[in-house]
Amino acid sequence: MVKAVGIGAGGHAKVVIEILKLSQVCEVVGLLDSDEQKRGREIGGVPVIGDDTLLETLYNQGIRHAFVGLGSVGDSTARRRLFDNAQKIGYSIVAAIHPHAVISESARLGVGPTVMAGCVVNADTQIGDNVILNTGAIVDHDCTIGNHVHIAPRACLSGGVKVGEGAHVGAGAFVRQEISIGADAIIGVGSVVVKDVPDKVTVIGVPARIYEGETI
Ligand code: JB2
Repeated sequence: MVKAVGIGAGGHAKVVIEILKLSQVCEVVGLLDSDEQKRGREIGGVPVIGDDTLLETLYNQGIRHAFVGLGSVGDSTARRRLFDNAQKIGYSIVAAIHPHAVISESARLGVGPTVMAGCVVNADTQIGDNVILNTGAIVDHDCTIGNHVHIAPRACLSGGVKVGEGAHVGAGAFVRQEISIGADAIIGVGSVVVKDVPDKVTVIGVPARIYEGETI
């Protein structure tokens, strides 16, 4: 089995490690984290061995696979940076697909997807690079999901929905068919989206409306 390093050693990494073990895609030999306090600890049975400055050394030692263990909750910038940096060094970003996810044969997944337990991805949907489809997310037919998007647990996208790069669809949100969600937009937890959402705005509520208050 190929050996891989995880970048980020928090809650998201823990779930990804379990998926990689179950699906036997790779052996995770170490985690990198910017928090020095985590050095020497184990996350999901894998030791935290250093920070991102080790990436080049590990690559030169023959580790050629990586996953982005850092998740995102509304701002995908850091996750995007880690993905781009690992690819630039030469790493292949592994796909973490839970054996109990259901993915249509006609769906297309980009590089390094995380697809958690209970997800359903239906026919002719296209998923970009570095996307998280979190636990129980539903992405119905003919959807287009941009790079670095996070569809949080139990969110549900009906047919033909488009989600722009870096956007976040919060847990338990529902999105009506054929809706477009802009790049870097945030859909609040439990929202019901029935109108297109522009780039970089936050919407919340039922029906979802633009929210301009403090960051949520
Ligand atoms: O640049 C970095 C960096 N920035 C933060 N490089 C590396 N290697 N590590 C970095 N980190 C580390 O990522 C932090 O020090 C921290 O240990 C870890 C993030 O862990 P946390 O548990 O705070 O968040 P997460 O990203 O694993 O999970 C979030 O996103 C998931 C999708 C959480 O909000 C979860 O609830 C959510 N399910």
